[in-house]
Amino acid sequence: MLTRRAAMFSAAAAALLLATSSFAAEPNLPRQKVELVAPPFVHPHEQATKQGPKIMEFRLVVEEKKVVIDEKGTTFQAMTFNGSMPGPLMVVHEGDYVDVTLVNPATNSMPHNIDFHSATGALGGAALTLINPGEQVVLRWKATRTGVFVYHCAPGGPMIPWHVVSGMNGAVMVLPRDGLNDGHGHPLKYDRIYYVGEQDLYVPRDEKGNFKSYDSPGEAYTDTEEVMRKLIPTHVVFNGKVGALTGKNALKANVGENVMIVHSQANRDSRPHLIGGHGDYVWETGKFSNAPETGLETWFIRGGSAGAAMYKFLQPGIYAYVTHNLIEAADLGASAHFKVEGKWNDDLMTQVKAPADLPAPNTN
Ligand SMILES: [Cu+2]
Repeated sequence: MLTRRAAMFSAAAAALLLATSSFAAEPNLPRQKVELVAPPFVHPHEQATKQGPKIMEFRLVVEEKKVVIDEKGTTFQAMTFNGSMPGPLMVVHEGDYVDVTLVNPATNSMPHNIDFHSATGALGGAALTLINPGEQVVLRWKATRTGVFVYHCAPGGPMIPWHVVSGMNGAVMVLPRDGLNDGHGHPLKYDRIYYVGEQDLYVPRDEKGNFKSYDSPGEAYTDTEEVMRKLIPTHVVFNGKVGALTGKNALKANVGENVMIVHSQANRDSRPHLIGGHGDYVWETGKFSNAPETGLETWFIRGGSAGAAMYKFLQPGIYAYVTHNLIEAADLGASAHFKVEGKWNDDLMTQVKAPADLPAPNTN
C-alpha cells in the first residue's frame, strides 16, 4: 500500500515540476457560486447564455463512508465527492473559469485530490490539489473545451484505481456559450437533464462466499485490491447502488420532452441502451465540438470518459435504461428506469391481437 507520506511526496514533487504559477492573478470577471446537487439531478443552469464568462465557484467535500450497495444489504467502504457515487455533475460554459474548493475533513483517513479531464496541465489539477485530512485547497482552471468530461481522484500509484472504484469520480459539462446544436447549425435544447454515473465495484468475499464488511477504507484495501486485480466486478451500478434509479427512484419524463442523459464511466467501458427508445442525438465521445450521431440503438462509453444522449420520448410507460452487456444490467445492477407519462401513439405500436391459445390442430 502506498503510504500517505509517499503519495504526498510523489505528488508534491510532480507539482513542483509541473506548476509554473500556482497563484496567478485572478481574472477580472464576475463570480457565481453554484450549489451542487446529488445525481441523477443537475444544478440549475442556462443552456445557451448571453452573459460573458464568469468564475464559477464549486465546493467538493470528500466523504469517506460506509454505504449499502444492493438490496441484500451488502456494505462498501466508499470514498466520495460530496457524499454521492458518482460525485455531482458540474455545469459551466466554454470560456468560464472553474474555481473548485476541495475539502478533506479531518475525520477522513486518506489523502485525496482531483484530476479534471476537462482541465489542462498538472495532471488535470491532481498535482496541485493533493490534500491530507484536515486540509483544503482551491484550484482554478479554464474551460476551453466543450463537452462532458470525467473527473476523479488520483492520489498516485495503486491509490488511483482504488479511489476511483471506491466512488471518487464524477463529471463536468462544458456547454458552448450559444448552446448545443445538431452539427448542421440547428439548435438543440433539452427539457430535462439527468446524470447517470456508472460504477464498477469490487467487494471481497469470505471463505463461505459471503460479501465481507469492513470498518474503514484502509482495512478493506488489501482484500479489495485482490478482487480488483482479477478485473471482475461484483457489482456494476448506476448512481451508487443497485436500484438507485429504478422503481420509486425512476427518472421522470413526459411524452414530447427532450431528455438529456449524461453517462460517465471513469474506469471501464459501457454500452448505454434505452429499451424501447433511441438516442436521437448522441455525443458518444461526449465532446460538443463534434456533430452528434443520430438515431442510435446503443452507444459506447469508453472507460475514463462521459457521453451525452438526447431523446424525445414518444410513448408513455416504463423504459429500462441499461448497459447492453445484459449480464451486467440484469445480474450486477446496471439498470435504471424512466417513468414516462403521456398519451400512447397507436400508429407507432399496437398489439394487433392479444395473446391467445394456438388454434386447435387441423384434424382432417
Ligand atoms: Cu481519493
